[in-house]
Amino acid sequence: MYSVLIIVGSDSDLPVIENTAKILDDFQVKYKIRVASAHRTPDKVKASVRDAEKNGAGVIIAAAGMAAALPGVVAAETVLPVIGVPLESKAIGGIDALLSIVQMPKGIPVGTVAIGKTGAANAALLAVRILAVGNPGLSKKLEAYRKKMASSVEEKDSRLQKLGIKKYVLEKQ
Ligand code: RP5
Repeated sequence: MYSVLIIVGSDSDLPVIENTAKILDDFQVKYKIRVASAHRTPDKVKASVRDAEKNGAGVIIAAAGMAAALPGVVAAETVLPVIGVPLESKAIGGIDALLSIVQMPKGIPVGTVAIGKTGAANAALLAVRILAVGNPGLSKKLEAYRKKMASSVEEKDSRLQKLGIKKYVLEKQ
């Protein structure tokens, strides 16, 4: 059994999607990660979605670059919520994948996050938020995560007040 299926179009996507896996690990959310391409292995995409449904997954995160059909194809296969992560391509920098993923036709929604590493991290956090509905333990972990994030901003501001901008930037480099 697992709560999140992460599906990537290629193993070349894995270094970015490590950011998704790390956050799910931090929240102790079980996931399965698979390489399956909407274009190269369409049957494997379908089989992976069926496996996620059978194993009680509550969310699917699908990440792909270039002509990124994967999140849309996954959403067409299931009624589970699907989060799409557009990945950077060398030629166009991820705008290609962003537009492919975000421009879904009415009726088959994909929740689209930012391009690349930021999106990969936010996909995990959004998945945790979805799973936290009706799960007080997970909600508490999300609150703690937000508090930690806010304290880190406070610490940075205190440091800036102490050092001034020139020293702060120099030390950050
Ligand atoms: C997409 O094409 C994949 O998600 C990947 O981002 C991109 C390039 O794939 P590879 O040629 O590196 O396998 O389907």
